[in-house]
Amino acid sequence: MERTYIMVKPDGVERGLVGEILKRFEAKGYQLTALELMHPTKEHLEEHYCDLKEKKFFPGLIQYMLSGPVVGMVWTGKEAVKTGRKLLGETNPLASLPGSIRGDFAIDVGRNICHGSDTPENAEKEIALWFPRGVKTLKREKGIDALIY
Ligand code: YYY
Ligand code: MG
Repeated sequence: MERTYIMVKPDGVERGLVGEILKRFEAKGYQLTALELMHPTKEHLEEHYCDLKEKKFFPGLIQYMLSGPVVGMVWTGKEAVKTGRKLLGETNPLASLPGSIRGDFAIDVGRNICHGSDTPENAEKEIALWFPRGVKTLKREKGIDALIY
């Protein structure tokens, strides 16, 4: 089953949008697999965004990501990566349709509330970076999550 790494960025945490974002992934039918409030270091964030280090906005992005705690989560389910990004909306909130998280709650690309992995391969890399102790996938049985050993 596919997994994706979703993160509520500092502005999303500050604005009290963690519950709203959780609610949308739960309502869609994805399974919550890991969840943690974290205070990442500069080095950790530079690793997370290493593909963007040559971009002009990179220093500002890292500074913004360091401005407060983030909430990292892993969601599991069919096409979790692609559909997760649909739930988030476009990178630029002004290009995001109402109904998406960024479309409903943001107007600035530099304050776009949430992160979502862009490919299944990057999702696994990000899950390993943010949850280095590993995450356990729970098997859903009769509506109750049961641990798989
Ligand atoms: O995957 P996604 O978050 O939608 O966009 P990326 O192209 O990976 O960029 C990561 C992050 O960088 C984006 O969410 C906001 C910020 N950013 C920016 O501040 N200015 C840009 N022109 C592009 C991206
Ligand atoms: Mg990205």
